[in-house]
Amino acid sequence: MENFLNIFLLGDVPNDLVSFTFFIGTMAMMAASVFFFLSLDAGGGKWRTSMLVSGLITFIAAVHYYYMRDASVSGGDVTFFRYVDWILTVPLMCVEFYLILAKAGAKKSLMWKLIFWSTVMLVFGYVGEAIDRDNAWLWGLVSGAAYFYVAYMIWLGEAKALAEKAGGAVLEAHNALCWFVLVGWSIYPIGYMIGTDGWYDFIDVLPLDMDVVYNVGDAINKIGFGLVIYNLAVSK
Ligand SMILES: *C/C=C(C)/C=C/C=C(C)/C=C/C1=C(C)CCCC1(C)C
Repeated sequence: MENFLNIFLLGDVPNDLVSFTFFIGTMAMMAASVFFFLSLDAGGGKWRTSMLVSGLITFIAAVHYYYMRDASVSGGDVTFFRYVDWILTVPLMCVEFYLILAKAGAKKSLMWKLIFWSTVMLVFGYVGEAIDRDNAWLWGLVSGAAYFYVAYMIWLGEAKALAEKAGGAVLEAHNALCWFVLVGWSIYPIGYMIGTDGWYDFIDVLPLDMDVVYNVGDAINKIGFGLVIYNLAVSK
């Protein structure tokens, strides 16, 4: 089995938890991409673009996981790949909100606002993790503020109003995505606090590695988002 996996594109099978979750993550993201790409016409094809974006999100992650697994096994740094992945996939998740609300009249400006603030969130997170680690807590705080603003826009702001106008399956899908952002995305700041020093170091009692936390978050959120869209597509 191990030999087979070694030959079959994956290189050495990792034996520590961090590398192992990169390995499983690669597989999960690849499998999810195949599923979403083959489901473009689910429910008659009305949500084709949304399904396509779902597949792109997991596909981009699969490619980055492949590289991160490699870096992780050889003791290298994964942070750069991690943030390149996020800077591509998180805006695509914002596009998902826009696409399902477009039928209720969502404007492109809503999409750009979501993209802008989630990018702010990621840029400051990167500064804290890779550039100015001494002040990681401060960059994390600014990043967190941008995160809350994104959550506000979709939970209570203009995105919410549009979802309510659309009603039915669109409202249900919007609400499900909102929960992913509020609960699923909150996994990431936990990983960040584990991986960087600050007043929150008490969190280090958790026997978890930052990358394991991020990997679990990615699996839940990226695959979860796609499944919400799939569910919308096949709903009556
Ligand atoms: C597929 C990748 C996703 C959904 C990534 C989401 C990432 C976040 C919500 C990151 C948030 C962060 C904070 C709220 C504060 C600390 C720094 C970050 C970037 C880890």
